[in-house]
Amino acid sequence: MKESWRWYGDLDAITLPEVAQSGAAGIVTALHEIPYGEVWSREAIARRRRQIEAAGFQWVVVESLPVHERIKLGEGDLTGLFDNYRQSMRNLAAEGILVICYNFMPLLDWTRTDLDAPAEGGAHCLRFDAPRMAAFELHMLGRREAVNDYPPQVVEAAGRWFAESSQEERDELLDSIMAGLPGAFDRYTVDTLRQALRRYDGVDRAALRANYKRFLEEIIPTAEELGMRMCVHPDDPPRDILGLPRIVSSADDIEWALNAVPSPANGLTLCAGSLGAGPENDVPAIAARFAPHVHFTHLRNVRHDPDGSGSFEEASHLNGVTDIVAVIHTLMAEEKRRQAEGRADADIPFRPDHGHELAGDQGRGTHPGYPLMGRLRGLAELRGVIAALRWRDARAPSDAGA
Ligand code: DNO
Repeated sequence: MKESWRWYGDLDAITLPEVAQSGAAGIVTALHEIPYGEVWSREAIARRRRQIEAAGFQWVVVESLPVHERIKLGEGDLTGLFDNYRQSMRNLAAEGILVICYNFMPLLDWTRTDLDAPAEGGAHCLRFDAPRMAAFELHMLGRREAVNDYPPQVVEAAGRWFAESSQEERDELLDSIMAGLPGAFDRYTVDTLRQALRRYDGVDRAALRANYKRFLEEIIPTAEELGMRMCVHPDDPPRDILGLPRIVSSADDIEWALNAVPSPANGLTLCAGSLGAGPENDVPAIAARFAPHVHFTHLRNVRHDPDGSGSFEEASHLNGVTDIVAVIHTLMAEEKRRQAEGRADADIPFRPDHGHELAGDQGRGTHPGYPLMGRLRGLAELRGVIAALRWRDARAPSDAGA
């Protein structure tokens, strides 16, 4: 397992010398300053790569090379956008960066309603509160059909929250929902989000799948040629929101995506936290089923509210619903399988995904979910699991992967 750390480049309040103290040698990053759809020039990639290497790291994964909204919508002539995407891939490959993470979520990326919910011991965590999300959809956006997307008690609680909330709390809710969009671009306001949603009228699950398949058909042959690994990130949360279809939410969806264009270059980012946010997803089983296609993994955990509302919050890395030890065990067995095949890229890069805001993190202005201490803690815990599994494997190798 290759330890890595997500770093937002010059937009990150955490410096590379600080990251160096984590002990991770890999950096996961993107050229967040380049607008979606434009080419990442070889020079800009090389500059970032040199900056990372000068600090003693290797740039191991691109997260993300974003897919332009028009590709997701299947809108207009997409030739230029596909050409640009492929050109960025070529430029990355020329700089030796071969693993690319991306997502196919319409409009929003990961979505939460609270960025500083209370967690154990006075820490703070990210939370998805179904009543607040419903309040946003029903009462702020005015999307009446959303009553059908939530259980009745959630719709009621949403009404109560909205009636009692101040303008400041509503603004904060909007900001939290927008916080998942990476990079330095404008977030949606309620009005611009309404307009953006209108563009998706008529784009149902089947249409989005068709657009995704077309994207894969356009780029996977280039990835094969370049020896690259594309790895789709699952939807977070893994369910439709804002009435938009989400198509990488379950084991069946993953199966569909991998089969849409079967190729070693068409793979998965196994994000334990995103998948785990769906109570019906058995993450260790998903890891086992798709292990040969996992080119990158995000390790973290969640905890569901027991009331069946769909609310959840981010738990510390080993302390939630998902058996992360089982996931790591499976991925380590997969690495052995790859080593036996003589693959040079047998090691799977992982990063401690998200973390609680712990002492010293609060007020530092780091990206939501990406504080220094919380992720250091996460990495240390995951590293301990890996060390223990290695120890055990060295003594009882036949048991590996069992
Ligand atoms: C959340 C991240 C996602 C991920 C993108 C990949 O913390 O894991 O935002 O980077 O969905 O395209």
